[in-house]
Amino acid sequence: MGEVVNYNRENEIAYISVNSPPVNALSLPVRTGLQKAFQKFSADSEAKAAILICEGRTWIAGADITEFGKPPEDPWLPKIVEQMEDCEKIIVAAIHGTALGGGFETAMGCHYRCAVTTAMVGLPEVTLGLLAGATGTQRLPRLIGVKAALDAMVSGAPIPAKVAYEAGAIDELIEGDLREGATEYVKRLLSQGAKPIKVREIEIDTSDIGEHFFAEYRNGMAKRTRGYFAPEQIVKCVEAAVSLPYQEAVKKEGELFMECMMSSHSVAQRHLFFADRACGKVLDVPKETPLRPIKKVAVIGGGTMGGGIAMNFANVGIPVVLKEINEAALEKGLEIIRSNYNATVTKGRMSAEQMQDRLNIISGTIDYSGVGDCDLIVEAVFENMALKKEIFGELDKVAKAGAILASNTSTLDIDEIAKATNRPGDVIGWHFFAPANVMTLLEIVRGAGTSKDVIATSMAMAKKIKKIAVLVGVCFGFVGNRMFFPYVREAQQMILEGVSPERIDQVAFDWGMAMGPNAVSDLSGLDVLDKVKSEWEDRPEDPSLWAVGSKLVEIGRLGQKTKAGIFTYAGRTAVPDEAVAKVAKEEAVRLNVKQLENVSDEEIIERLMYSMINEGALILEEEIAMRSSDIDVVFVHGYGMPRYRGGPMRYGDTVGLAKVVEAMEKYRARYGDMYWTPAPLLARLAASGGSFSD
Ligand code: T1G
Repeated sequence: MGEVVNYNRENEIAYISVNSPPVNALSLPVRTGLQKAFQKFSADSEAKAAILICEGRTWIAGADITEFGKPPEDPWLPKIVEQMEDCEKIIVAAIHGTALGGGFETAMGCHYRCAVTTAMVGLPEVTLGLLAGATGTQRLPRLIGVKAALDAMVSGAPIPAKVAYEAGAIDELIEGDLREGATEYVKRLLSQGAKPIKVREIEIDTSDIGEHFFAEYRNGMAKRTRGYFAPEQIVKCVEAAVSLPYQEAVKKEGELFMECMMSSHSVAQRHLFFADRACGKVLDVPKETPLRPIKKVAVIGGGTMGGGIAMNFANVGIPVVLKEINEAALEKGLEIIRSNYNATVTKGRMSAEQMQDRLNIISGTIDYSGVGDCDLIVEAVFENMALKKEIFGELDKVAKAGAILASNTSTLDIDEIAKATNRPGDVIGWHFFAPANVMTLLEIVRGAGTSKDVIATSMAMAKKIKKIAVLVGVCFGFVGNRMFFPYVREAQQMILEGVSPERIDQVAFDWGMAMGPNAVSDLSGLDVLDKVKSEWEDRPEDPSLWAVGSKLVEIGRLGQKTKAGIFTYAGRTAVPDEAVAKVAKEEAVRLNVKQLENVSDEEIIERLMYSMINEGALILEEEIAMRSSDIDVVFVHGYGMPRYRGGPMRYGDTVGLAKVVEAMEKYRARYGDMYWTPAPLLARLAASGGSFSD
């Protein structure tokens, strides 16, 4: 059985324990070990029952994701689950930590399940573009009913043990030591003469499944699963569970599982599973780098961003002081925070008491001396280099030694800001994304002089405030915005060429983006883009760059904030506006931009996405990002790109880099070298048949 699965019997109870760090994933050795252990248990006449338990931090957390994509090797998990279930003697799962995916399927193959109250169970395969392909789609409905099972599998959300117990997926909750509690539970079962309960033999309760149930369920999930492949396959599996004999339904499940496994969606979503984890590893900052203690935080600037930033720290119990220039501005900033929290309380996602706990640790000051005792100071004033340097000059005078001085700048040069201080080692960028208390992405921008413990502390603190932090280098726009700029450029260029803004946005939306580029520009403000253009020192020599937006700003159409930008707004709904088409036509004439006929949807996507991919390749060559997967993390967490596309660089790999370059050459022939010359890295990979993920 090897050391990953151990078998030992104490009197009449056999303990089968899995010990395969870090999460007891069902790798081939674990599966083989389990198979041998259950064979031994069946043959061990002294053993009247078995407890399946795990060492380390958690019960089995699923199939071994690192094995996916390789040829599957026997023994397959569904077979092991059924081998367990067919055992004549009772097998009890003793769960702690997170019993997820194949781990929970293994537990459902046991005859009984007990768990410590802190445990979580679930079938999160959908987050990997998969489905519970080891009989999970057949067993969960038998234990907790059809709708609850669909909700659990389509959302992939973990279920607390107590909720699972009330729903019928867990039979016994254990207070205190799991092994002791499980042993007592099994002894009780044996004394009661309990027999093996085979979940597969449980009749599914269909009393609440009307004839339109599945159609209604599909409608209900449509919006939140838009574009994803796996959710529909999960519904099909549960339909089979309700309508077919078990073995036929399991066969159907296996077929649909393989379709998911082979889909580009699952390849992309599994890529992001590892990408989300890899981005936290900084290649040149050792894991054991000591962290600076952060006990109190200051935020300079109480605007929308500053207020949102302050909330992140208060949410995790870290006292925050908000600094503004005068009492009126400070009160306004504190009011932004209060109204944000009130909105959350109104939505029922936070109690009034929790809100008050947060507000109690948020204070205000209008004097720099008020931030002198803070360990981290985040400057969040508007994008103006002179102002930021003035503020950092003041902070250099008042901040305590060792305080981390962070700027929330979205584009500007951290090294330049650091020059305003005598402590460049303490200066770093913390680029939050609006709304700062909601968006999970945080770009941590390392300056040339930023010290390694400041980087390590920033990455660790980002995790503490529940952000996905991506470490990036200094350039105009860092990673996200630098790639967003060509994306917006192509969108507005196409408007000049006669393609309607609503069509461009619809094509991007249908491709999977949460919002089209023009609606996003209106949301963030066309004036913001205009300001960026004026701060962008080495911007392309191109008079038509974002010309539509600049013209609209000139005539007072700033976007959603003025109820009119590229679209007009009745509430938040973007409505096409003939006036904008007219402005575009006039600008096209002024700029001598050729009108295009019959632009295909494919061209719209190529110009939007490949311009970003090319910029991403330049970013990698300049080592502004450490990995192409870091760039993917930025876009799925900060720019509304769907996980089933894997991010821009993964999408380039999915299309094939040779095809990307071939398409770019088309546009290079039409527009010249400035924007459409393939980056050397991209050209090299395309020529050699390589990919970014290599
Ligand atoms: N396989 C391989 N490695 C895994 C893994 C897995 N299932 N889960 C985690 N790891 C690695 C992870 O890459 C990291 O490695 C380390 O463990 C710690 O993870 C047949 C087909 C369990 C809640 O989707 O949700 O079963 O970076 O940093 O924050 O139907 O990991 O240290 O080298 O995330 O404490 C279904 C995925 C699989 C669960 C722990 N299971 N894992 O979170 O630590 S598909 C899942 C998680 C399946 C069956 C189907 C989380 C966690 P490294 P971590 P954490």
